[in-house]
Amino acid sequence: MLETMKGAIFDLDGVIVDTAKYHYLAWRSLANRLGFEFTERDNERLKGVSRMESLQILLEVGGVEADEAERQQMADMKNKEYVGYISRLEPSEILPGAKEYLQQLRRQGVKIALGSASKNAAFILERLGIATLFDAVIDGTKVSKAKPDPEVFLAASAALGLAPADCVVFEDAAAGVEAGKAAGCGAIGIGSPDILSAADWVIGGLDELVRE
Ligand code: B16
Ligand code: MG
Repeated sequence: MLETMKGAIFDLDGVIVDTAKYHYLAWRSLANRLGFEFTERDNERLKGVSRMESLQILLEVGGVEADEAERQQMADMKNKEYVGYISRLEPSEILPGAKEYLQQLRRQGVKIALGSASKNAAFILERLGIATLFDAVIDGTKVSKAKPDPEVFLAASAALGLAPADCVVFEDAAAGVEAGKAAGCGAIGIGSPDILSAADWVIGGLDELVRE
């Protein structure tokens, strides 16, 4: 599959960089302000989930009711704190092997896209100094349907000018793997085989794919 792919589509959080820890700090602050605890275990449920759906889960955890305007205000507050953290991101925080694998693919002539739910994705790639390695960036500002809907990966393969079947998706979330398969792409899971059983293949990290 990797030998024949023409396009590679990468999820961001959990594949290229661990932004989940910063999302967690910002969501926890919001929860504390609302008067309840939000644990790292609760935070697992937010991985790969859009901002407003994440807020919905958080409010359920706290048993807090909020109308549309209040939700928007809460999401803005969380994002402001989160952007503060990612403004300090450094290239050293790129996950092991990610940059080297992107460079290897470019040498091989494979087209590269980002397929992320985050509205902050372009800013994060800039901060990490790897924005120029991507031929296309499809993120939360460009698509409206959250994974496991295939929209983000269909848009990414189209932006690369390729058929989904010629692309492979790299994902750390079960919903992301599901979205990649639903789009008709190959899917490589990054993480635990138990959670990512729908993937064609599961690896521990992109460093496993880097050739010397
Ligand atoms: P934002 P991914 C996702 O990124 C994160 O995993 C998820 O926790 C976050 O809520 C979502 O982006 C939206 O992020 O608030 O920055 O728009 O895994 O799809 O790259
Ligand atoms: Mg992810």
